[in-house]
Amino acid sequence: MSTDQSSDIGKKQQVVFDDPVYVTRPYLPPLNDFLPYLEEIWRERILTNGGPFHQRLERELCDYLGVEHLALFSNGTLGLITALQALRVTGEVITTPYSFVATAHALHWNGNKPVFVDIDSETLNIDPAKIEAAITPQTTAIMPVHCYGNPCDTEAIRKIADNYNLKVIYDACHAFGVEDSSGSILRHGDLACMSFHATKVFNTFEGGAIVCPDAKTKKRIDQLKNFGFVDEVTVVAPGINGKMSEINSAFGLLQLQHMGEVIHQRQEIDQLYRAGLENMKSIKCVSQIVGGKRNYSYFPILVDSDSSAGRDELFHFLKKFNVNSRRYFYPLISDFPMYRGMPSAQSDNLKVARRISDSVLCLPIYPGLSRNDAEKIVELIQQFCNTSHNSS
Ligand code: T4K
Repeated sequence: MSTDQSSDIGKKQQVVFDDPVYVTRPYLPPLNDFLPYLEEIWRERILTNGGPFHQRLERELCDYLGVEHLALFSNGTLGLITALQALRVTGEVITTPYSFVATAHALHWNGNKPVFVDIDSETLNIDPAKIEAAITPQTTAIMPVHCYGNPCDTEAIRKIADNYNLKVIYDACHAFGVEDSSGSILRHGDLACMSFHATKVFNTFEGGAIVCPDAKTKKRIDQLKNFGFVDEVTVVAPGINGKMSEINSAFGLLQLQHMGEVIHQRQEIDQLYRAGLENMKSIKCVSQIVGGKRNYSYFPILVDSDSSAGRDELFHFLKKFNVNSRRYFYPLISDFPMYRGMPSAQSDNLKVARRISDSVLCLPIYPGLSRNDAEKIVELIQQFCNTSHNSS
């Protein structure tokens, strides 16, 4: 479809959104409910360094998520970097090109070489069948991503890791509260890292956490996130400052009380989109996992690129109506300048990831997006599909 045709579509439809709609908006509890937490911080004057709110949030998150040990972080990226440090990961690490750039950047910051492996066309997660071919004598770990909160094939990945004596660190930044048929998916791997960024299902403004298998590992990670200190005068490792502050921790405690409602509202939008889009010829909703518990963190669709109007045209069309969808994850990480020269970044190696990255669009989904607005977004997509179909 030409740009002219695309603007014709815009003219036929009244502008339906006076205010911009974003791909996501953070959930915020009533401000008044946060004031008592702030008053306590002001009274006690403990602002950071593992204070009482930090300790409470770690405990309450363990209960909520159904895990035993967890270390809070100031953001998900520092969690990933520290997880690699904690397991003393060196050399090459097998990972996916289809993720937010922080996944590979964490490897880069740790001095590891990311080795990209293609993804599965249904789950959009790393394809376990292609991992073995990428293993070399320098490979020490695998860093898969539970993309959009869809669980990886954890069993297949575990078998490969066991056979080749590799560590597994899950980037579980999208996977807050997700469960498979046997419990939290955060229990898989040697470590799993979460993000509590403003754009995530559970947010602490900025924040993150590492789920640890035992108290000893958590202790080491707690030291690493506090410069490597074990006591006032002893530093055992070149740690970093990855601590979550008391304000963020207190906000997390309040936020946690609202998670049932937050996830329920996301689920309603997810169902509405699926019902509205399922019969549209050039649109495919990314499959949902069967069994377990989802968190509805993103709503990715794949736009058929064979038609004359593809993903980018739909992205710009929606923007004209004040609807800001996002192309998560385009470009592929392997296309960014610091990675694209690597042999594993070459297109032939990543055919599925490239096809998905060229056709994916994430639609707005967040608590507070009204049913009415979500219906209007479906209507706009319908209108786009009808017009582009007629004109092709
Ligand atoms: N691994 C994975 C798989 C990840 O997805 C991420 C983060 C990480 C690791 C690293 O975790 P952190 O270190 O970030 O904890 C956003 C987020 O910044 C990033 O956290 C997230 N993934 C990524 C998928 O998305 P941008 O550049 O797209 O964000 P931005 O600022 O464009 O926000 C998107 C929309 O959200 C805005 O259009 C409006 C809305 N928004 C955003 C913010 C920040 C708000 O309404 N309020 C806000 O405060 O990266």
